[in-house]
Amino acid sequence: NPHAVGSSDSYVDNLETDVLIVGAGFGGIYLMHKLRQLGFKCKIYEAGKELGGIWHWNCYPGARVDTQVPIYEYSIPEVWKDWTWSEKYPGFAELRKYFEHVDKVLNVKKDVAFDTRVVGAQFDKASSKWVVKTEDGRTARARYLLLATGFAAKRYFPDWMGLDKFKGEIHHSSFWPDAGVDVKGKRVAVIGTGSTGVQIAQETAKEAGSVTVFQRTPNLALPMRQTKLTRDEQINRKSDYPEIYKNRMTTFAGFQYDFVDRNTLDDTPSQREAFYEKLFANGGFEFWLANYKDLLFDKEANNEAYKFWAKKTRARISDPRKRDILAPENPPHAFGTKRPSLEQNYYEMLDKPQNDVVDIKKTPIVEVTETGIKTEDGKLREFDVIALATGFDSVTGGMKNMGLKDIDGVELNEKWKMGTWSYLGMTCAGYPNMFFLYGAQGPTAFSNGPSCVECQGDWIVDAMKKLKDEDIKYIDPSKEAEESWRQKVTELSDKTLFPGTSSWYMGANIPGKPREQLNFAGGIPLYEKECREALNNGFEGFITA
Ligand code: N01
Repeated sequence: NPHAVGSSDSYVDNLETDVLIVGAGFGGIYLMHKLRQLGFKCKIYEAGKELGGIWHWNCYPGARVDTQVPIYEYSIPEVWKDWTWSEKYPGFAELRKYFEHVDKVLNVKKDVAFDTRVVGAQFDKASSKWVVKTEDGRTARARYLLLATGFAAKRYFPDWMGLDKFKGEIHHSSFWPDAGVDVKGKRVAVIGTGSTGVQIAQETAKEAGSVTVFQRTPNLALPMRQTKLTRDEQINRKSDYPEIYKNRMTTFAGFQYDFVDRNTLDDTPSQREAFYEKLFANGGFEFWLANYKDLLFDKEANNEAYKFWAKKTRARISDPRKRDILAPENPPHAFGTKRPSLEQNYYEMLDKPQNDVVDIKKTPIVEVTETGIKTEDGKLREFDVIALATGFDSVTGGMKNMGLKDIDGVELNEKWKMGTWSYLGMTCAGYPNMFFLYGAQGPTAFSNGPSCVECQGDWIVDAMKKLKDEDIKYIDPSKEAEESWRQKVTELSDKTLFPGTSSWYMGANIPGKPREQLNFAGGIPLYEKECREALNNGFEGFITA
């Protein structure tokens, strides 16, 4: 295997290990690090060729994280103590270097089999072990199966006619060529305006002859306010890091800030304006996650935030047609119920005469031809490069795509056909000793990735320690426990404005996917409390054997 860099025993057929982890991104590496400390023998299977998960797959132009450092990194002291960044919101190349550093410090790769895609797994009752199959025909056996495959493991391609006919270059954002694409002077189309589309459009416009964005829904993007960081200022702050990491677990989304304890209409209009101005000036997600506490609960409150956002954004766009498409007077959806992107010059860039935005809600794409993109009004726009920033079968798609079967042989794909059932957003009935993180019905999309992974990872590790200490062979959640968790996830979400918006949070981006809340909308502290209670109450909700 040309990509094998783990120890040779990671690649053997009939691999036997205590713990098999799938995915070598933030989640998988964290689990392995913590479990090794407890003496568990772990191996990671990773479909890609390197560590880093999403940062291995995502190398599209402009790919960078929307959460500032040091919030967006591990709280592991050996890792942070002499690592520094060059920017507040680092790009993918620097994030990849971070994972090289993580490997140096934690010696990860020796236990990772790269280029290893899991295509089947089932728990064998007789041996109480998971039997896991890989695409190239290997079999592994493990007492525990841990899935750390992230929420964006299955890319989504709309079924437009002719996608395969295009004669120029066409790439999905998560499968961008590592060597990059030469866009100098070229006509570039970007389809999709999620976080990815905004970043690709912004970055390619620096070199392209023209950039045309195909927008179905406006991204209510917020100013990033990127800044360079010096090594000295970071080193001087290192003594604060333990406190920073402790605090991030006390906030709703695992950030360094949280919603303020005031409702929007508690303030006078001028106080509100001043508060919004401050949040906007600070940049990042503050206008979203450090806003009034009713922002995501109350329509009227939300409208106030939208009005402010639209005023600020519309002032940046001189072309009235583009202004109305990118930042309409009336909210296209409640602010923050779809993920706002962090932009640097998105609106000024699209305002330029050579660049354009096409409203594909009004005139949908009907076909990709050899030379370009045809919309319903019959217009054909010609391009040299097309970037498909059309997102993912998010949250559940990855796990449904791995050939997982329950103890009776029923596919997860089948179990989750009409909706998603899990217990605590980490376990599934019929899947003994299988744990997953950063996936369905956990804080996932409503949280900072590393915070979520550490919160869930610590729980999984503690659960496994308890199983070992108490000599319990396996745990399997009951169907009743799953049902009541699903109900909790739904009830929490129903109090918010999320269900009213068609977003991937609600499964609404994939035709035919059940519409339901896929994430735990109660915030990290409540989530952690619920999970800890189940553990401390002697595996409440689980059947033990
Ligand atoms: O995907 P998305 P993404 N016809 O699903 C459009 C994380 N992330 O890759 O909104 C026309 O958000 C779709 O339109 P609509 C982050 O959590 C983080 O951008 O459904 N258009 C939408 O505009 C993020 O939220 C970072 O109406 C179609 C776009 O394609 C998540 O990953 C960077 C269509 C898809 O947007 C996913 O982001 C990047 C169709 N048939 C990603 N189908 C950072 O931290 C879809 N679209 C920086």
